[in-house]
Amino acid sequence: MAGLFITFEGGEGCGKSTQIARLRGRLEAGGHSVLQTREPGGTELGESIRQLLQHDSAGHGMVPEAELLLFAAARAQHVHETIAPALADGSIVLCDRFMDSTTIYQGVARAVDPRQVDAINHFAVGATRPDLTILIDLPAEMGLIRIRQRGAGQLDRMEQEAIEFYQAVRQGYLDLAAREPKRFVILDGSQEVETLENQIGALVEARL
Ligand code: Z5A
Repeated sequence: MAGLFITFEGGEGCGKSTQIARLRGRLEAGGHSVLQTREPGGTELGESIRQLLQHDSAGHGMVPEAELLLFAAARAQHVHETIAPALADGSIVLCDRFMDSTTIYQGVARAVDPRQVDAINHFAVGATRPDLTILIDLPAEMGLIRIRQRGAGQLDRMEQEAIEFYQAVRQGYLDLAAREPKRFVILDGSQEVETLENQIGALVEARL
């Protein structure tokens, strides 16, 4: 039996991690087998690439093309080693970011040629595509306030861009969701945590 592949997308601090943990709890309580994972990451190789992309001093000055290929390399390993096998076993896979993050962060905010981004995305994931993508939409300013409060001043490489970068990310996601209305559901990330949790729970129940 094939499982269900659900991805969560949105700008910094929109509440993806919080909601994924809650949804996982709900689904497991209902007897479902769930794999919770994230990008970049989800494998030993992917976590090492994450370190390089976000924290390692070797990443300073990284060109957008190198950044794109590193995210794609981590994703290819993640799909083959972790996501596809879990789906083949019938699990529900909850993934914090997936290929849409590359479409938006590298293809829109970093302005890498979107045709190249699409080709590399497709090469990395093959036929493994999300069944449902939950976009948690939040004004960039609100998300950045949240992560600055959470991080007590410690921001990684991807969290140190100008506000225009995160505004482009937000608009890019809204445009992408409008182009793919069957796969995307947009939720208002400024709502209370519990309100969002109930909306997501109802959405996923309806898909099961
Ligand atoms: N990136 C890329 O460029 N290309 C790619 O292909 C991929 C990624 C895959 C990964 O960052 C970075 O890599 C990301 C995109 C880029 N970068 N940027 N910039 P990450 O994995 O370290 O972080 P993130 O994905 O951006 O998530 P986050 O910042 O950890 O936020 P979140 O998971 O969406 O939110 P949260 O941790 O659940 O909540 C943030 C805070 O807000 C926390 O203190 C919560 O308690 C609070 N919160 C959550 N929900 C609420 C509500 N509803 N109300 C009030 N407060 C809330």
